[in-house]
Amino acid sequence: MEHTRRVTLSKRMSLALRHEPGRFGLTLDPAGWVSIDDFLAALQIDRADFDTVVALDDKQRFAVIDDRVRANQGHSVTVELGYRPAEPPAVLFHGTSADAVPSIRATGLHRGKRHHVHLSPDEATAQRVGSRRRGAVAILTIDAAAMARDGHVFYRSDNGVWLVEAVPNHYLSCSAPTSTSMG
Ligand code: HQG
Repeated sequence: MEHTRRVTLSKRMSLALRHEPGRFGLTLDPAGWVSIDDFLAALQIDRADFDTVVALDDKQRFAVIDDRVRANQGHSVTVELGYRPAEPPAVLFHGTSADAVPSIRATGLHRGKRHHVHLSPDEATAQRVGSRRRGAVAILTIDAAAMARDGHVFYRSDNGVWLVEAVPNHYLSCSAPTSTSMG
């Protein structure tokens, strides 16, 4: 399958599994799973294309177990993914738009519509996440060790994204030389 088509399909699958299952006539179970047969029928995709997207997805966004599929992370609908708290590395990163930095500096990182703030294990990944935004990218460094010490609970999704409820501003600093200074 051609790359562009794979990305389009991956986005539709993410929409159905994370944000708007109802729009496709689907109901996720409490842990976010749906039957693959129902999913294929609802999205009108064939099994071979589905398998290709699941296997080749650049972020391993989808989990398949037996005859069911779910998104590994990124939901806005209520699901209990069952992740257990995990000890984070000493620092984590967050890529965002440089324009957002003054607001983040004032109020910290918020989860918005998602269940958690998403953090990256390395700067290259954060750079990719931030590049989804318009304009210059800012990379924030998060003192995850201090947060964990202070009682903030971290989770790691099956595809390696670090998740936390919120990041108060005093754990943040700006590390990218090309991005807006955090002062
Ligand atoms: C920003 C993609 C101003 C935050 C990626 C981000 C990731 C603030 C945006 C995953 C703010 C939320 C998540 C504040 C947070 N003031 N802006 N106080 N606090 N923000 O998409 O982290 O392809 O919900 O910086 O790779 O960008 O979907 O979060 O820019 O892993 O699998 O508010 O989505 O993965 O945007 O991305 P998002 P995100 P997938």
